[in-house]
Amino acid sequence: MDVRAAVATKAGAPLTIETVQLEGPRAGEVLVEIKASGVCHTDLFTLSGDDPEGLFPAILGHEGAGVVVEVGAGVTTLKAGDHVIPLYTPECRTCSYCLSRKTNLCQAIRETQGRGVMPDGTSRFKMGGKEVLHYMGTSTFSNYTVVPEIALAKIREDAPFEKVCYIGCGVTTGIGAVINTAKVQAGDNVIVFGLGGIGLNVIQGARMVGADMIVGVDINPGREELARKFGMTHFVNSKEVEGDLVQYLVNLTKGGADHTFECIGNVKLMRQALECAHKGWGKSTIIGVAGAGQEIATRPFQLVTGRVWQGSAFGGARGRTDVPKIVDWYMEGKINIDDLITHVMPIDKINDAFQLMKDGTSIRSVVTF
Ligand code: NAD
Ligand code: DAO
Ligand code: ZN
Repeated sequence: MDVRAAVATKAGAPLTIETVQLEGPRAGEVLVEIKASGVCHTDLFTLSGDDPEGLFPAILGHEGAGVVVEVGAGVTTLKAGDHVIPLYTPECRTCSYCLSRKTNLCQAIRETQGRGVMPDGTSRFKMGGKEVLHYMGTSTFSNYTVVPEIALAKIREDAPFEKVCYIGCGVTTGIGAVINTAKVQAGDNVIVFGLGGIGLNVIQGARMVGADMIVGVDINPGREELARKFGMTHFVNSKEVEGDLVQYLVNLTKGGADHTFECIGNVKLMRQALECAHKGWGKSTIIGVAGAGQEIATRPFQLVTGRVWQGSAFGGARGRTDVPKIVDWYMEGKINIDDLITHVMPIDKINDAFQLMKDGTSIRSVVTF
């Protein structure tokens, strides 16, 4: 079938809206009509060329929501008409990683997903007779996409697509990192570096679990008001701090934070986030994705003296199990998504969404089809 998609032809170039040919679902696959998709910093990162796994030409987008149109042979858990959120971290429930119960990093289709193809090694997208690659197994910047069954969370039908698409990445990544990965406890002090689409969800997660001080660090003063609405108790504009930021934050939290989160993707800030965690027990969780070839550094004594450095992917969430629950939280008013979706636009304007993100004007833009 012909579909309308925003195609990333090469690194650094704007996306172009194209008519692309999409083959129907093969065994174990599902054809989904995408109704809405968030535009995340990671899409920008890949488009910029900084992503070591970035491949072109490809159809980006990994934060979508839509409706099942058709299922391929052997698909048993979904049917036409089901409402779904595609998962860039699948949940097969049978691989050794899923069965370990120690991680959400299902490996069932990891290798082919990383190569931009479906589990059988081929792409369903073609343009002018040439293959166009999938992205993160989701490719939600297209009005129709094909996704493996194990990479789709079935959600309730009364949930609005243009809001709950954000649960496909940012919401789950931020709240999940607090609850699943860091396991922040009531009364803990928390420092969040970066108050964008991920960091603000870390803040709302920290408030949900009853954190005490919730310190937000950003260079954009425009983020303060919204972050306070989401539960931030103290704002630090790091550009205005005289002297050492780490010492400033250690003093502010009276010895360091129980938990810190890096939500930017900057290796210098990852170090600062570790070093302002409390001596003896502070845990620092890296969420931001750094550019190709970058490395983190600290003095090993920071770890010898009890700080823990860890990372979190998709908030440690098992998508098919956890995403429908987070949709319920939204529908029950337990989490706020509406105030984070600052811009909604048709897919034709998707390059504007990238520009708003670069300018620091948007938190989340959502494109609709
Ligand atoms: P964003 O652009 O919306 O937010 C980044 C924030 O960091 C902005 O508010 C910006 O002002 C602030 N910032 C930039 N430089 C800073 C500095 N030097 N000091 C302090 N603040 C600074 O981005 P986002 O969508 O929130 O994504 C954040 C990161 O998380 C990205 O690296 C993204 O790729 C990554 N990410 C990771 C996962 C995961 O599963 N681990 C999932 C999604 C996104
Ligand atoms: O290696 O098993 C694996 C999966 C790696 C994917 C992790 C994705 C999280 C970081 C990318 C940001 C996604 C928007
Ligand atoms: Zn698995």
